Amino acid sequence: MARIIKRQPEVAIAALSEEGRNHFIISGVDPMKTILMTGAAGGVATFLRRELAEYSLRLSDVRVVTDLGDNETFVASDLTELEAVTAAAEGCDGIIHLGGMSDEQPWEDILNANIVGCRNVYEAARTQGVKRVIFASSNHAVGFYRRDETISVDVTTKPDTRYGVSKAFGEAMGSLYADKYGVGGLAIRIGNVDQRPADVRRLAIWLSPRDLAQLVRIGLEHPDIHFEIVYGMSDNKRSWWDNANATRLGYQPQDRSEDWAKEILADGARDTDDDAAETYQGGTFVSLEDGGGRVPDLC
Ligand code: 15L
Repeated sequence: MARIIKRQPEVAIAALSEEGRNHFIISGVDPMKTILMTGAAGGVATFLRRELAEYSLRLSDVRVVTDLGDNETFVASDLTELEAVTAAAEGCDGIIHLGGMSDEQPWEDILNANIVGCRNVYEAARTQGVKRVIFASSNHAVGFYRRDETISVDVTTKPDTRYGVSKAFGEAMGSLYADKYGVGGLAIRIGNVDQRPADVRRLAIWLSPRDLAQLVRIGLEHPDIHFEIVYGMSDNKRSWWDNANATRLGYQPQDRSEDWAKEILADGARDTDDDAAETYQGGTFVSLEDGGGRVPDLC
């Protein structure tokens, strides 16, 4: 069973005990929503934590997070252990699921962390009455679309890796748990979260931390979300995604990748000498363990 270290906000709190569970009533002020963030020791979480100060964040990871802010608590939990994830989710209003493998890995690792782990997160949400799950999907769920086509969130997934398959699975889980169990969900097909775009490909898919936070807030707060998919990108002129669904939900990105275009393109219009990586949206992920199947598509 996971141990939860709590740091309560400086407000009047009455703790009630009912059926063996603790419920906290905060009187006189609006209670901060309690949000479980999995994968809290990772890079995306580290960016996001700084942006979401209005929430009470329950951070969770197998690696300990020690630099807790006033609005943060930490609970150690392994995504592959349903009981631990369930304990971590108890009393939460929402879950931001960032945990699991963040790139291509051997099948067993993807299976355990991203498939079983994702199932456990949704199952914990269902049993604990969590209202919203924000799933960190990835552009690699659609990485085998070409860069010269613009895709909306309605396209069939075209994963470029086992990792991409696990993200398509997570999106399907969000849809299932919304339709069958009423757990509201937003899957964000994240491009690349960083302070600035790293290369030519990232000019199309870059997502600033504050724009990611805006999408997360939409997922947690928008009154009409059942299950939605959006692309996780900033205001990127060179994008190959139609993000109309995010716009419809009120998303107004604040940052533009074009501000770095001149500097990045000064080194040339390509990142690699790999034709497949340069042709497909998933970049070098499409060429990992190359089986040759896509070569006829290249022109
Ligand atoms: C991802 O999904 C990864 O988590 C991240 O590390 C980057 O590789 C990113 O995609 C990308 O496509 O740039």
